Amino acid sequence: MDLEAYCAWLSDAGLDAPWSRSGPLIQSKASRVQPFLWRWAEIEPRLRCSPQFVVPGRGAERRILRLANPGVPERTSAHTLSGAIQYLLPGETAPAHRHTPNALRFMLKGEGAYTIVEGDKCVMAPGDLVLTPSMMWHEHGNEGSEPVMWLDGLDSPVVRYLEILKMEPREEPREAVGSGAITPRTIHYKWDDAYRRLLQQAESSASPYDDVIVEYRDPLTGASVLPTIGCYLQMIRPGVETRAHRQTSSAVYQVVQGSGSTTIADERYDWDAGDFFVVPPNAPHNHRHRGTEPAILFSMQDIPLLHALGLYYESS
Ligand code: GTQ
Ligand code: FE2
Repeated sequence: MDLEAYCAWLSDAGLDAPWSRSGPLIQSKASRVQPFLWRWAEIEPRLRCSPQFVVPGRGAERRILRLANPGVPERTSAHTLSGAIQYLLPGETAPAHRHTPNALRFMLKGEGAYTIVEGDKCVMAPGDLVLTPSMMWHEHGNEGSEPVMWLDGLDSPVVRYLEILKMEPREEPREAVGSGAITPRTIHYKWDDAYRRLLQQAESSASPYDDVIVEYRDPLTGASVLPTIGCYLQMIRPGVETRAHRQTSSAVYQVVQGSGSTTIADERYDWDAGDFFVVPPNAPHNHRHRGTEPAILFSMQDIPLLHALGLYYESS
């Protein structure tokens, strides 16, 4: 029996001999996630046109535009993170549902938007962060007089990879009751509180890699906001250029205020308020302030997931 016949015989039994092919058994593989910058000046006009094509509740679930990473289009914004901008006109609602992916919303513009999470109505002002952990019922609406926009962040690429992606629309209308019970976790982080914490942090210490940075954490347990995703608010102060480092995690940033540049793997991305950008795993990156006012960045990062797997490494 020659090798070819032997391999065919293995195959008959559902076996494979990887050593019969050349190359190492476990090969290094570079990330396909690309550094990418999405400009608000390009997003906003396209978002404002979207109601002509899609109406939530009428044929469509939600009116969103996804941040599509050209390196991993099937995974969305990064290989682990899905970012989208959701847009609702005054009076519109997005139907109730739940799903296995964990999700978060970071409010961008407009007053009067709300999300109901398991019966708790959260009115979202710009800069507010609201969580919808795995399998919690949620629905959205806009009770204001202007369009509202927010960033959706989901770990759906991870859940999809785990082959347990499930999404259930709610068939029966349920009464929206304030549960009255002690909420298992904080789901609404208000902008004023987060911003105050950031300013307090600026008084005490800064990171050489991120300048002034705070992580949103569960006030009861200290846990990251979601098991897979951590959220951060950071300030790059005038005149600051941070040191470069690399992390095995990846990040999607939203520029809340100000201007700056992030150099990712030797390419410089100049950002302004409203822009989004992604830092792929293991890509060296640093931030530099531009302009006069402090720059403020919100980010979602898959650091908790990597920690849970024992795979978080950081180096400079
Ligand atoms: O609004 O609950 O961007 O379920 C993707 C999936 C938003 C949402 C997204 C979702 C939602
Ligand atoms: Fe959802």
